[in-house]
Amino acid sequence: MSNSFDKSETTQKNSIWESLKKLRTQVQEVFAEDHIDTNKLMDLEEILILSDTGPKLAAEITKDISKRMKNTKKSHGGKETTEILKEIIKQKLNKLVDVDNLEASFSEAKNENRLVPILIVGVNGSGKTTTIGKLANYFQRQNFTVALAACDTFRAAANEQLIAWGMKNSIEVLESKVVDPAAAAFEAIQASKKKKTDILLIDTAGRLPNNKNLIEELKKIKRVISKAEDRSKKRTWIVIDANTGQNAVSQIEQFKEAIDITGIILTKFDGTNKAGFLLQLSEQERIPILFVGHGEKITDIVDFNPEIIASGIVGTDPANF
Ligand SMILES: Nc1nc2c(ncn2[C@@H]2O[C@H](COP(=O)(O)OP(=O)(O)O)[C@@H](O)[C@H]2O)c(=O)[nH]1
Ligand SMILES: [Mg+2]
Repeated sequence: MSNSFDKSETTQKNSIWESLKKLRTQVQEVFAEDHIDTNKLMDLEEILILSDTGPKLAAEITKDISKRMKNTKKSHGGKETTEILKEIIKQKLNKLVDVDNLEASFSEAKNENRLVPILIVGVNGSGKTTTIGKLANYFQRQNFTVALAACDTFRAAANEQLIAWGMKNSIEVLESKVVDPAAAAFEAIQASKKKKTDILLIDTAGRLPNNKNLIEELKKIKRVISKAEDRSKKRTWIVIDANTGQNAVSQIEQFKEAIDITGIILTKFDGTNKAGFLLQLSEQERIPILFVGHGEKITDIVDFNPEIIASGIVGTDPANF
């Protein structure tokens, strides 16, 4: 999906760039040499491990750098090595890019008068409700009409938080008097279809993927969605706190096993120093990362962009910006 409607791509680049500052400074320190030797690559390996790349993958990456250095006749200075590392990171992250064009797919649904329900799941405090607030703004800027479904019926304060995001977006928040989240989702879907809303973002209570009862509850919501809008592609997006680091990989895996996850949204990228877990994720996951949240403001969300992240890690200017 293109972010071209945003007032400044540079602002977005800057915020992701800023998020990666700590890791970048460390990488740049290693590569600030005219000759990169094995010792320097070992330093890099350690930095990668500390950023949650995982020891096995970190070793593979430094080995790959060595190999690529040997394959080129060029000098092996910091500048060349930086480019090699950037290329390796980009190649890995590219595997996590969505092959689907969300905007086109949503437009098609709109033309066919189909509602796009999107189920948002994740553990407590990962940023689900905040992300929904940001996505509502994002999709509205692409001229889709959006409504929010309050299906976190667990906490009394949950609805208030969602209603606040609804107000910020000047859109409707569909609440239900029933306690059963699946029934609440059903009502919200019916109401949205009646109003010909384009996209319905369904907020849910946080839960751990190993909690059987709560996962059953999600499955029930999914069944309700399927029945109510059987022609639409099923979209279940997991919201992951980027500070979770490498545990995020197993968290996603567990959720995926329990319910079919179709997209990942990273949040709190602004505070993370564990960005290396993305590299691990790229080795294990084939679920695309759709968006990256990087702050608490409504516009603090960007498309997942490997070029910007790779540049932010190694400290070169991203191409095409
Ligand atoms: N810094 C930062 N904070 C975030 C981000 N996304 C969410 N938060 C904060 O994380 C906390 C939990 O968010 P919330 O949306 O309530 O999580 P939920 O329990 O998954 O619905 C709140 O204080 C949010 O303001 C983000 O991208 N960056
Ligand atoms: Mg919430």
